[in-house]
This record gives sequence, C-alpha cells and structure tokens, in this order.
Amino acid sequence: LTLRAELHRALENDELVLHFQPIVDLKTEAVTGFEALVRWQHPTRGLLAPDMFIGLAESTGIIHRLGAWVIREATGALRRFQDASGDHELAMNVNVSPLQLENAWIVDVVRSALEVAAVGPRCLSLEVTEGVFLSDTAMVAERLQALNALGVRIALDDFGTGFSALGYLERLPLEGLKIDRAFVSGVAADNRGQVLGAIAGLANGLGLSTVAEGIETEAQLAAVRALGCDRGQGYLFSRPLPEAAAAAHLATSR
Ligand code: G
Ligand code: G
Ligand code: MN
Ligand code: NA
Repeated sequence: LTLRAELHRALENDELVLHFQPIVDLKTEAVTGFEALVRWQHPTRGLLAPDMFIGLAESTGIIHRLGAWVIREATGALRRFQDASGDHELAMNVNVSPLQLENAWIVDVVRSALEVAAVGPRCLSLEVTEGVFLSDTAMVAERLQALNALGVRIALDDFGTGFSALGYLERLPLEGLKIDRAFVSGVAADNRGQVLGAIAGLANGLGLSTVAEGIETEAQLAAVRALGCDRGQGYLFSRPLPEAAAAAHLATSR
C-alpha cells in the first residue's frame, strides 16, 4: 500500500497524534502556551513527522479533514491543559495550511471546536505561513478576517523565509510573527543579530507580538531577549512532547 492510500485510513483509524511544544515568556520563562505539531503513528513505519505526509495531504485534499481533526484535537487538549494548570489564559498555536484557507468550512470548524471545548477564542492562535500569499490574496484576507472575527489570533509562521510581502502585515488581521529559527541560530555569534533585531523592531512598530523559534542555547536566549522578542520556543525549553509529558512539563514549570 502506498502512503497515500494509507493516509485515508489513518484518519479513520485514529493514527494521528499531536505533540505539544511549550512557548515561553522570555522575561519569566513561564510557559504561556503550546504549539500543536501533528505526527502519524503509522502501524508499521513508526512515528512519522509531518514532513512525510502534510505535502501528501495537501496534494490529495485530505488536508481539510486532517486539519479539522488537528483543530478539534488541539482545542480539546488546550482545555485539559487549562483545567489542569488552572491557567485559563494558556494558549494553543495550530498550524494551518494555505490550502485550508481556500475552504470556508474552516471557519465553522474553528467556531465549533471552541464551543465544544468551551475555550476562549483569544487562547487559540492559528499559524499561517507566508505561502498564503501565493493564493488568491483577497480570498485569504476574507478568510482570515472571518477567523479573526471569531476572536482567534492569527500569527505569521516561519517569518522571513518566504515571500515577505510587507504590505500584508498591515492589511491582514495579524496578531504576531513567529521569527524563523534561521534568524535565531546565528544570533549569538558576532554581528549576526541584525535581521532578527530588525524583525523584532518591525513587529514592535506594527504592534505585533513576536515568538523567536528554534532557541537551542542559553546564548541564543540571551540574545533574542536583548533584541526584544516577547516569547520563545525551542529545544532549550523543551522538544515537542506527547500530551501527558506536556502536562507534566506545565505542572513543573509553575
Ligand atoms: O516538528 P515538526 O517536524 O513537527 O514540524 C515540521 C513542519 O510540519 C513544520 O513546518 C510545521 O509547521 C508542520 N506542521 C506540524 N503540524 C502541522 C499541522 O497540524 N498542520 C500543518 N499544516 N502543518 C503542520
Ligand atoms: O515550521 P514550524 O515553525 O511550524 O515548525 C516547527 C518545527 O521546528 C517543528 O519541526 C519543531 O519540531 C522544530 N523545532 C522546534 N524547536 C526547535 C529547535 O530548537 N531546533 C530545531 N532544529 N528545530 C526545532
Ligand atoms: Mn509553526
Ligand atoms: Na517556523
């Protein structure tokens, strides 16, 4: 069987799982939320990373159902994390493929996921990549406005690596930028923080929050903090974790 045929069955057979990577406040290092990252617990091939199947899900159209499952599952997990920690401000970031925005159904999926989990819409953040600008931008803008009208936040993921059409930063209802780890990896080396610093300054000027991605060392942490990023994410704090481990991490981080 091809992976493609198996992906159809994976959804029915409950073979997808979410892992959760903590996002921390850079001032306090307190966990402010998680990014949900999907994996496929394949019956014979083991745990598959999203790079192995998201492209396939997009080219076959399964991404709509897969993405809806991710939104519901992540929102349900957020409710459990909030209840366990007593922190009802805790946030969940969910990756959304540009293709998912072409389908108005996503607005209903998000609305009902929030209702079912009884989670405040401000606690859900949808991450879209700059790849959305390759689609019909009027349609993308309309869809993001509809999602934003529900109260959910929209963040631009992998910022700086794609088609940084800066005009969209003003025209789309964005709440924040996730600064790609490409800009974080060299930040602690001499004279390598200029782009990250400039992005943080740009975000600040536009009233957008910033998450520095891929922080792996204390030196990088110190540098992104000094450059004015709000929050951070990376192996220094934690790798993506299964739900039980993420809940345990949350309990010990406060
Ligand atoms: O840990 P990591 O290998 O999880 O993620 C690799 C890539 O897969 C990242 O670019 C991430 O944005 C993407 N990804 C992870 N989970 C999802 C998901 O639920 N939906 C989509 N569309 N992309 C995801
Ligand atoms: O593209 P996106 O930012 O959604 O995907 C996040 C990806 O980055 C996931 O694959 C996640 O496992 C990975 N990641 C998270 N933290 C780190 C890190 O500190 N270093 C590296 N190399 N990858 C990371
Ligand atoms: Mn992401
Ligand atoms: Na990213």
